[in-house]
Amino acid sequence: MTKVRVFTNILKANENIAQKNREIFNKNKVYTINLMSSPGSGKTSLLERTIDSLKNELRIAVIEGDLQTTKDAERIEKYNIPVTQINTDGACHLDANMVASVLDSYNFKEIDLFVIENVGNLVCPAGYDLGEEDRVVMVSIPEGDDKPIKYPLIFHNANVLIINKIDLLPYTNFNRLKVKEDALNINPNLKIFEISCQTGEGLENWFIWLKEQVSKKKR
Ligand SMILES: Nc1nc2c(ncn2[C@@H]2O[C@H](COP(=O)(O)OP(=O)(O)OP(=O)(O)O)[C@@H](O)[C@H]2O)c(=O)[nH]1
Ligand SMILES: [Mg+2]
Repeated sequence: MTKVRVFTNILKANENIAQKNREIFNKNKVYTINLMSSPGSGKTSLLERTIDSLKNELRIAVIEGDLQTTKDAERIEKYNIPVTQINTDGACHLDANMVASVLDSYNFKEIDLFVIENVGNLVCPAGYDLGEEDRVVMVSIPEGDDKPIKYPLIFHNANVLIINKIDLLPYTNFNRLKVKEDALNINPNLKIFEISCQTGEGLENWFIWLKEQVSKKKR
């Protein structure tokens, strides 16, 4: 009983800080996404592809969440855009306070799209609002097609589902129709993209959608 109450209080405190983060993004008309998936689904690869294709059209900035290393931030730094690495020291998700603690290092007047790459995990990040506008959950073909039914909360709380590594479909028994059906049963409002960061297939639709979201935010 006590444990439940403590956890509820932690989430409430997180919610309050997330709201303050959101106010900063809204005030500056910055479109912000929280990108979540299992380890290795391709979050950083999608960021690399997105920055590479859109860096002349959108001013992009990134937070990289990771347990320990600065590897992902180093990958993003190569594009000469603002990036901060948050190391969670073993925690399996980012929280709103961790995000708040680095926001001072960004000039949001000069940012259109802010991407927060969460720690690779399909469970822990699901309950933690960071102040983002949209939550994007990614699954990839080698993980198997049972992820929505096994980890429903993250799909329930997301706005967007990205199915990555579709170049690997011919080598697996992954059923893309089943994944989409299961995910939509959990959350009928999910916007779905099927992509390959390797071949580039499907990425154009993602770019178009992202640009629309940014321009809606500016209105
Ligand atoms: N075949 C194939 N491999 C991919 C694709 N996208 C990413 N990968 C590979 O998958 C591996 C993991 O990609 P990352 O982008 O580092 O994944 P991540 O989700 O950022 O990983 P964490 O930050 O550790 O959670 C790398 O070896 C990528 O080259 C894809 O569309 N197809
Ligand atoms: Mg990564």
